[in-house]
Amino acid sequence: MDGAAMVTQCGIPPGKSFTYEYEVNQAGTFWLHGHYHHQNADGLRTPLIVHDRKQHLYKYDGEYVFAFEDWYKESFAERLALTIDPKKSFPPESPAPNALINGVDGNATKPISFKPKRTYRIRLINMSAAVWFKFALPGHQMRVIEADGKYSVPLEVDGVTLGPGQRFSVLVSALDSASINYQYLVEVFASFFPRIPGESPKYYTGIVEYNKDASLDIVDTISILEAIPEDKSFSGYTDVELSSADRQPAFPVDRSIDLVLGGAFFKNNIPRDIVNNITYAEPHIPTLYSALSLGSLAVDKDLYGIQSNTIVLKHNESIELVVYNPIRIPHPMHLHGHVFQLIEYGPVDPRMVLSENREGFSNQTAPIVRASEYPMERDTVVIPTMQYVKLRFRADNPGVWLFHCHMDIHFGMGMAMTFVEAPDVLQDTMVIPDSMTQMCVEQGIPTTGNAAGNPGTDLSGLPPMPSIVHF
Ligand SMILES: [Cu+2]
Repeated sequence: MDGAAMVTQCGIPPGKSFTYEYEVNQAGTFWLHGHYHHQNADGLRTPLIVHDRKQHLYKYDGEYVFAFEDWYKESFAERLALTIDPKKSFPPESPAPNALINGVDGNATKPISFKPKRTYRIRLINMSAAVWFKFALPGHQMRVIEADGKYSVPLEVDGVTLGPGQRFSVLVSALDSASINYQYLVEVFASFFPRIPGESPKYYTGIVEYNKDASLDIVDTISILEAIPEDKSFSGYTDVELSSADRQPAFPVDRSIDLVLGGAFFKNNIPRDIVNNITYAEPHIPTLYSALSLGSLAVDKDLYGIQSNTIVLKHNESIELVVYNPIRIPHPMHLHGHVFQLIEYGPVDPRMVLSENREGFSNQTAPIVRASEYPMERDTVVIPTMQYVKLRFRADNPGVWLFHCHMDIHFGMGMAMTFVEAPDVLQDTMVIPDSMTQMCVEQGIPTTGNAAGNPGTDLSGLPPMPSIVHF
């Protein structure tokens, strides 16, 4: 029921419906979005808040949700066409977006109201296709208590930075008096838009209202937002400062996997994004159906198609991913089906970095930063430029799970890979509902066999692996 098209299901055909049924076993701040091509980037997305049936770990009197989106004049398809047009300069000139907050112009939000001495939970969701957001509430104490559906030990901050796909909850203590109203501040920015005053970054303000008649405390928006740590790498304040509230120590490592993010030019000068030199392309049948129908061959990663970039994991293996980002853009990498522990950040080996990217970074080697005793867990992590991040998780959720950049343009250009986790256990335990398989049948998509839709090891019909012309 994960919903990723051609990974765990066929997409819902136009004009049809499908009912997702799943056990809700994790309270927190989520969002849901179309996972087929550029649906998310064009706005098919909405917050999904799961309340705890029991008392929340942290007490609060009220809550607000801030869902941030990027808003462009062009459709995603138009922006993508510009990006991959070999006749245009690369990277292309692209206008910076405006921000939406809860679906309206970021400067036209309704005031949120605070009562004195109460505590509020503010849930922040970056649903954008490509950009980072900052949030601050001057004059108030703010503590991070949740990241991506996992509680943290409260951490006091001046503000937070969220990459695409990321969520935070902060607890905010209202002031003792209702005599003044305050501003909340939002910034939208990204590393790949040139800094142009008024264009990028853009700043937005809204009102925290204690009392309709009170005066507004006007602050210096730009200086407050620019003081929130973001560092050169756009990683936000370091995730490793957070500690997981469930006090799970770092997992031991059974298997360590290196993943190198990058970009490359393929035939006809087409730019694509890559993980370990492979650019993702959909198989001809959803990978989950291959895992369920290939029997003992399901442990052979090649049968999922070279371009699905599959790694097969054993049941309950403890995995460490070392994700290297030797290029100039930070990547918010999202893992389906799991949260991972954030173990360590550090610099990439300069030899991994293309010479044209080294300039300006050679003297700024990032420090090695290690997690606290109880590493924070989350499902989306920004891999800063010229750095690596070590992540750990236990393969205790049999299934087929994408790991991909949550900047839609990078996902669309192939920065994605597939974990096929415990296919043996899957084959013994999983039954796909007929209503789900029917969606494939209606679209002429096979539901048995390897990535080509053939039985056994015959991959004929799959396009050949495209080769990299230059980096
Ligand atoms: Cu990316």
